[in-house]
Amino acid sequence: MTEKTLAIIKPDAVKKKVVGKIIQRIEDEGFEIRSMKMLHLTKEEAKGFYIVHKDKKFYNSLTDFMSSGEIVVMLLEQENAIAHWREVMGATDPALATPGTIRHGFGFSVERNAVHGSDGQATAEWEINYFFKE
Ligand code: DAT
Ligand code: MG
Repeated sequence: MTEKTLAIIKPDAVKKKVVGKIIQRIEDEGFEIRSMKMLHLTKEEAKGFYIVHKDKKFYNSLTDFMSSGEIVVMLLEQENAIAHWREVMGATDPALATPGTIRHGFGFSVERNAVHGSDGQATAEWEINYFFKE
């Protein structure tokens, strides 16, 4: 049984021109890219996507950042896709991420950490629906 997850290449990584390297890594890790688009979120769209964090102190800054430039949103499919993509991304804080992970390689700070990945099956379904509603 395969699983689907949502991946985002965040504005910091797009500005650094590492979109190609990140997509190459995704393919090298065996994920199927089922859908993909480049978007520039409005502040309201970023707030909607991160609504689970609405009470966190970083919510305003995070959603400013996420609406600050182009992002690349992808629907990935593979066996164990959710956990595998989180493993390839690395820890939220790039300073704590394992060498070899995307956040270790390309992240700048806990906020500007290059990529997003769903954290569970229910979240993945909700997040995929947020960007790829049919
Ligand atoms: P993850 O993206 O690893 O799932 P999360 O869901 O806890 O992490 O947080 C979502 C995003 O919010 C994260 O990618 C970056 C930002 N963030 C998390 N914790 C933060 C903090 N302490 N300060 C600033 N931004 C933070
Ligand atoms: Mg999360």
